[in-house]
Amino acid sequence: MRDVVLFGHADSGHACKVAFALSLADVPHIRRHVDIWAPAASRPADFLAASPFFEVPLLLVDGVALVQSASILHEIATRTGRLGGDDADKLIRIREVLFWEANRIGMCLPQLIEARRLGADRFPPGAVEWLRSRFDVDRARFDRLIGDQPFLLGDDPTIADCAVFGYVQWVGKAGVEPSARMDAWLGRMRALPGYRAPQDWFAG
Ligand SMILES: N[C@@H](CCC(=O)N[C@@H](CS)C(=O)NCC(=O)O)C(=O)O
Repeated sequence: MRDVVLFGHADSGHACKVAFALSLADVPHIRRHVDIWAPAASRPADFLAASPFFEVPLLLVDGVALVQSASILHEIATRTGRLGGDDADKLIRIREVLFWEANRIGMCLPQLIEARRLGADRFPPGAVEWLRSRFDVDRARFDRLIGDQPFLLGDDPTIADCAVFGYVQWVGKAGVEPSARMDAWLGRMRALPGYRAPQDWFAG
């Protein structure tokens, strides 16, 4: 991976998870801020041309556009052989976590954060309670997955940890509590040398 450009925003857990993985995998790259709160038409022309839904993250690798954070993470791991990408058996488990995260946590926590930003009354009645009850299940499954390991799939972080960290880093902003295991894992993720705070990835 030579010429690598990541488009993102500090409020996007999807973009932060890719930034974290690039950092942990030591991939030299340029990061560019895209204002996701501004109308899509105002975003940079090269971004609009390459991102089909005008969403971040967008990763340009040697001019080729990669979108969808889980797919991008998988590309990073397999192309670099880092973060679990050097182990075919582990990649099976990693893909399972990537799909689980996208279906569960990546749907639930961003909406809870949005409900707090806009006000829960902007959501249909019962929606916030439903999202919170989903997170209760996700949190229990996180605990079951990690068990007594330091990271989700063993002793070392993989792209699965980056994926889950994307939004779990903001449990407080979502108004939900982490489990003790989740909290300890968050501390280990933030202690990794490649970690940076969201605003440091994508300064506005
Ligand atoms: N499923 C996508 C989600 C991407 C996404 O929802 N991006 C949001 C920020 S978190 C975005 O760019 N929103 C701006 C917009 O849709 O205009 C992924 O995993 O990458």
